[in-house]
Amino acid sequence: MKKITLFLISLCICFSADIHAQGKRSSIPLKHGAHRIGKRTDPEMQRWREHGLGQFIHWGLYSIPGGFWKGQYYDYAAEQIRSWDLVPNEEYDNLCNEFNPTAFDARKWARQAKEMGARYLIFTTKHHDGFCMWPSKYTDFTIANSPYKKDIVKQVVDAYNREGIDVILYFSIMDWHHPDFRGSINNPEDSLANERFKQFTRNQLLELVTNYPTLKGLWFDGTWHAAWKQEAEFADNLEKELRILKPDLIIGSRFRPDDYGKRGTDSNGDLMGDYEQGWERDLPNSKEELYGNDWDCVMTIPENQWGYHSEWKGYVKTAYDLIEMLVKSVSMDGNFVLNFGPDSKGNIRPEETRIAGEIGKWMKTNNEAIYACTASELKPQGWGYFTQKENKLYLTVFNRPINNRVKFEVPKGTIKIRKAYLLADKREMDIIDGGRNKKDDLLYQIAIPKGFTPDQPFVIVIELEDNRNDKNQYQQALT
Ligand code: H79
Repeated sequence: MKKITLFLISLCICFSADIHAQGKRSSIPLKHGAHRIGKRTDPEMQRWREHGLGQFIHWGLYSIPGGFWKGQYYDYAAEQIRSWDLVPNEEYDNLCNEFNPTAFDARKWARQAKEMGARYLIFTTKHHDGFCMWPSKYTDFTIANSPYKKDIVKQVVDAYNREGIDVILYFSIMDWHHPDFRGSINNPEDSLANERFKQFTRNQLLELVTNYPTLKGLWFDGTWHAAWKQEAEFADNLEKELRILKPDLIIGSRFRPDDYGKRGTDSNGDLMGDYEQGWERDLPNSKEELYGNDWDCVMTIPENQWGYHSEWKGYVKTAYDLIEMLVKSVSMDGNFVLNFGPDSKGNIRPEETRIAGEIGKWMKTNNEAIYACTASELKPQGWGYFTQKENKLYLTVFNRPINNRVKFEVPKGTIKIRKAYLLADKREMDIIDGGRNKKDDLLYQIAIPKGFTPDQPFVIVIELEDNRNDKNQYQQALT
């Protein structure tokens, strides 16, 4: 009797645990939800994950007005000036007849990006204004019909690839120029126009993936309008078509809506796409906000200017601010992508060039703490951020403690320290035993040499002993 009761009790426990697990996973049946739970594990995605630093470039017709229309200052993001009441659409679209960037030299941009340490580029092929920087067969509103004529996307892709930099193409679904674009569908005519527009979108995306076969991925924008949110099936089929053309294509989470018009994550909370694209001009504060997804942060130098604005107002981030964002991103398993907005002649503005130089100088000394690094399990401390690679921990110090000692805690029985040194000059540093806390974690302090006064944040490397029990697992982690 007892045995039967016990058996029934344990059956109940198992059964309810199962229900609970299912309830937690997915409760809403979706035809067009996430395709995969968890991260991609293929080499292309791993390569993307290891980039650490990227560059974004916003370039298009909007660089001609540069945030001014007939002398009036546009107080929003310069790349969106076409949507300003003061700007007649036709006049804006006629800028196509003026676009002639005589100073444009893709190799120069690519060399600068390489010097900065960028490992990938996101380039605007078509922003919301609808102007195509490549000679698309499916519209006349392209670079081919400007005085410049030549394919800009091709030059950019080739030049960056030559420098070993991967290229991801930005594409706005929303298109303010195309006569068939509809933000919402309100009558049968809208519906017909929307069908034509969907085919146009499909044609353009297949065209991009075919024309530029070395591209690594697509970065989608302008997918929040009501008409697109109803296109779960179309978007899902299109994504599948794109992946047939290029199976390892990397697509962010901002492309498809699910069956219920939910974007980014589907109605069950699972990420749609290969990485989280939501961190635009924003950074997470802790790993808990990331739900274990891949992600990158795209960031502007001024507050909110992506395209060229000739007069930046408000706070302009410094190289120090941006390096901190970069390290913070990598310390939480993300990439950091910094935006540049070249002017209408194709020049990168001096402020951006200076910042690229300062970041590049920092990266030259410290990129070991960035490329292919992951988050560390150690508890964050006020002086800066931990990153980690193989048997090395990197401590990037932004706030130098007044006593010149960098503190951290090692949970009991986890890692053993072999030595510590400055990444800048390999100088070995004293490790001071700081005792134990109440939980028996080991406390350490690393002494910063007094004479060491760099003008940029610096990195302390902590080499670890291989003290894990499972050697195989450790070897796998190294390879
Ligand atoms: O290209 C740059 C910007 O021009 C573009 N994205 C970056 C990379 C951009 N377009 N619009 N926006 C950024 C801001 C849009 C905000 C909103 Fe919304 C769209 C507000 C309402 C609709 C976000 C999405 C908040 C609600 C839905």
